[in-house]
Amino acid sequence: MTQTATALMQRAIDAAVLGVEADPNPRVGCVLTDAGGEVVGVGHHRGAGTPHAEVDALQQAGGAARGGTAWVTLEPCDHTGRTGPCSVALLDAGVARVRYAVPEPWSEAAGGSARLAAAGVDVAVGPLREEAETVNRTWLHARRTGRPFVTWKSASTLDGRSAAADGSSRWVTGEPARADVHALRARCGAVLVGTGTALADDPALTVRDGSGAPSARQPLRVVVGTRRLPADARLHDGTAETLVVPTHDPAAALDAVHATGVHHVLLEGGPTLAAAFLRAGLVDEVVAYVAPALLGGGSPTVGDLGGTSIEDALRLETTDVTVLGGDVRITARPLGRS
Ligand code: AOF
Ligand code: ZN
Repeated sequence: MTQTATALMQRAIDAAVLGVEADPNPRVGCVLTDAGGEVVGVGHHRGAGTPHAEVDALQQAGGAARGGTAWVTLEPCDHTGRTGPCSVALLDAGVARVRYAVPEPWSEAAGGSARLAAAGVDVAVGPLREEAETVNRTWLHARRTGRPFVTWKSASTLDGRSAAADGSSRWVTGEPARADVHALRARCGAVLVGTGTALADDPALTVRDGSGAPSARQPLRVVVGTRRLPADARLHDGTAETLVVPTHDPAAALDAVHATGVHHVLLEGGPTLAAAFLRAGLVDEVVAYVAPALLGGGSPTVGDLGGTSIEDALRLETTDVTVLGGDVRITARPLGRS
């Protein structure tokens, strides 16, 4: 029995999320049906430099895609980047119809639907746009706004302290929460701290597995600020690339990181840097790891935000609450942001 348009696009989305969420490439899925409406190929993109979803599906379908339909979660690209244009691959395969959930936001890769339509293919925006947008929300944000999506991560006690009065902070949260931070880092293109945190904590900022070994793919490590780091700082250990941005301006720092091709930044800095990003309106999402402990003193997760009254509080909307071991992870978005 042939499936509905919505069911076929849902299958393409299900295929897309089989890919790893890792900057810089989006997660894309493609389902191919033959002229009779039967599924003849299901493909997805497996990361930068590998075939795009359309090509992956075409490899399965072979000649069976001729006269059929491609259901793609993102408009087929029309550019030669690390791989060739998918618009041409679909034309060569003789696909008669294309339905895509999200238009290509990047001008350099856009034009796929226009090329296909010009060649006589029946092309239209398909169903489930909102669902398909969710799969690549950080990537789409960066492509549309020209600046990376910023996730601010904090780890604190119940009373909002990220370090004790003597500066000690290892460890506020337990092992499951720390492992989750590594998974979060692995999804991002860069991890960003200020020189204050770099000097105080000498962090490695790498993605490590359960045994402590660094993973093969590492996000860019970014240090923002004008103070010099010692030559033997862990950020200079060569485990991952490190970019030093000598500025105190969050927007300028993000520009420098975006210029390296990063779409999703994890802000892991101390209270001063966090406050600077929040005051500049440059935090898109907060991931707060909260441990059931009380310090009563020490360093807050965030510094002065400029308000003095309860009306001045920066309000967030909670999107997820997850228990990790004995700790709680709260994900929230500043109100008014998508
Ligand atoms: C993907 N996977 O399945 C599709 C993409 O660097 P390249 O050559 O792989 O091109 C990446 C761009 O191609 C990407 O930013 C997006 O605009 C477009 N479509 N990308 O990684 C895919 N269909
Ligand atoms: Zn493509």
